[in-house]
Amino acid sequence: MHFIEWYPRGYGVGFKIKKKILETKSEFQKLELYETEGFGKLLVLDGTVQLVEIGEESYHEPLVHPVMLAHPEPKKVLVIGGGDGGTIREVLKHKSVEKAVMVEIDGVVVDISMNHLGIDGGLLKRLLEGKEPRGELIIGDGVAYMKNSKEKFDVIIVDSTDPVGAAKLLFSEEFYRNAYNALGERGIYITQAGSVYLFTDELLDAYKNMRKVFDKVYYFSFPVIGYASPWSFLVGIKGDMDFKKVDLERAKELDLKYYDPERHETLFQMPKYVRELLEGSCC
Ligand code: AG3
Repeated sequence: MHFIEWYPRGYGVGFKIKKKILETKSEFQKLELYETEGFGKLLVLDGTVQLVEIGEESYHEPLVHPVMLAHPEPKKVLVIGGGDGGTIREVLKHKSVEKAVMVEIDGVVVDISMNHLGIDGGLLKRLLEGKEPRGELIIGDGVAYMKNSKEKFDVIIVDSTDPVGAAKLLFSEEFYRNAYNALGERGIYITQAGSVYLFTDELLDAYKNMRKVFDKVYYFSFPVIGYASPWSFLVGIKGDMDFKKVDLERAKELDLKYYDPERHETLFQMPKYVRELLEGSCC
């Protein structure tokens, strides 16, 4: 048995499967969980690979730590999405964090992750029971939450599905304006942004929209295990901050496997083709 995710243009990524653990439907999406031959469990939402257990840090580390280490003192963090718990797990590794709020729209993702996946190490359960002093988990609409929030955040992290379909809203100019307003005087925003090779138009749209709103915008990509190509991340800065520099002292506390803060500058290396696409896209 195998599972294949088909990307646009007939390109795909596949896994040999030992067994299907479950398949179900929530109000929002179809969810599947498999045991793969070589990468542990595989979580799939609406046919798209979210993570494989062995190597999931290759996504969660570059999503969380570059922005957390670029901010001089991240105390309040908002995570939108990230129902499997991997993102908030990484956020809470930072001792400066006083409060991390995670807003996930689909409670079924949280249930399955808590009961069958376990990359959160029990964190999701503690969050739901209110036993994690620095964390809060809200099952609800992150777009509305961020728009109506009176609180200001130092860091906002969007761990969503791809910039297509329902999640498209999370890549709109209006959403970015709300994110900008929800950041304090000095803040940093990051979103996963799909594949530059396979969702090129969506990525460039998101990049353009972010450039209309944030004071500075950065693109970087990272090789993520389980995804079909180098994966894109977009970072938006509010106020005075330099995303090209990270705090190497604080990085020592983190025990990282994939993202290397000592080599932070390598994040910004990209193929000429991609650099030209980004430069040519604006404004
Ligand atoms: N969220 C980002 C999923 C994007 C993957 N896209 C795809 N395979 N087409 C991952 C959730 C991990 N916390």
